[in-house]
Amino acid sequence: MAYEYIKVEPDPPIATITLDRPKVLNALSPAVIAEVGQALSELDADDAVRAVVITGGPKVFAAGADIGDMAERSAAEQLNRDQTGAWSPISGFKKPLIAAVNGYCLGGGCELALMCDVIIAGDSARFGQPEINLGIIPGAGGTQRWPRTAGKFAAMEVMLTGGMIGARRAYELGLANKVVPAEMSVAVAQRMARQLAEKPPVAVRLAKESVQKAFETSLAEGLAAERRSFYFLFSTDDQKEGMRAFLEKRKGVFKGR
Ligand code: DAK
Repeated sequence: MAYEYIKVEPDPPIATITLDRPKVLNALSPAVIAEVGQALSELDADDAVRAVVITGGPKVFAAGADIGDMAERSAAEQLNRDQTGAWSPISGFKKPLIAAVNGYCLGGGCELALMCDVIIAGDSARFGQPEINLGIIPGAGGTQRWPRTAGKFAAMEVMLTGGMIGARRAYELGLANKVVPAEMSVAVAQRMARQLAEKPPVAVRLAKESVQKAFETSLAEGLAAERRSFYFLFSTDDQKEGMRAFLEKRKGVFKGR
């Protein structure tokens, strides 16, 4: 499918999505989010793709939702647009999703990064939730995912001040897995995506699902779900292949069954 605001580069077993609205710092209009959602839905359904990198390119990740689009909307209009549904192919993506973040990563852009499974930060990255300065609060999960990721006090600081934190502080807070030179972030993310793409896909999917559960359920429910997935994996060919390959001292080849 042809896209106007993003570039999608499949390079099986990975694919890279690049936000491409540089004139407005990759502001996430509804059309951009719809394109990202469409691309991710297609990549989720494509067995040849096992991990995806999302980036805004070398200069900026995304400066948030498109303020021009929101400025004059009424509460009812906002409610009726089902924006949350538009973001669900991102938060519900089943394969590993790696963000390569350079420059501004603000508002909805930061919330998009927080929906990913791994964040590779270029040293130019600046994370923040400046919505407070616009008279609103984050609406795509920022108030919930920040404290679960970086703790209450860092979350309060960015939410209430609207200020930004740099790549190094983000790393110290657990908001980024690595800090690398900005020009390397996409390549580093793609390398990691390729590593993950070699792992058994069903186990990868259930590992992702289980970790996500930790944010949504009680410990007892999360442990029960983990156990169910653990036992289920013994019904896959990939579990047999993985354990045999270990015992035979060779590298396992996984088929996703
Ligand atoms: N929207 C629209 N245009 C934007 C933009 C944005 N978020 N950010 C930047 N631009 C545009 C600027 O208007 C400017 O356009 P021209 O004037 O050239 O036409 C161009 O990008 C370059 O920006 P600046 O000239 O401002 O560049 P600077 O380097 O001076 O400053 C900046 C960069 C990032 C500090 C500044 O642009 C800035 O503060 N931008 C706004 C950041 C912001 O407030 N972001 C939060 C937006 S609210 C929801 C889902 C998501 C959301 C809500 C609900 N649901 C599912 C319910 C998300 C909300 C938000 O993200």
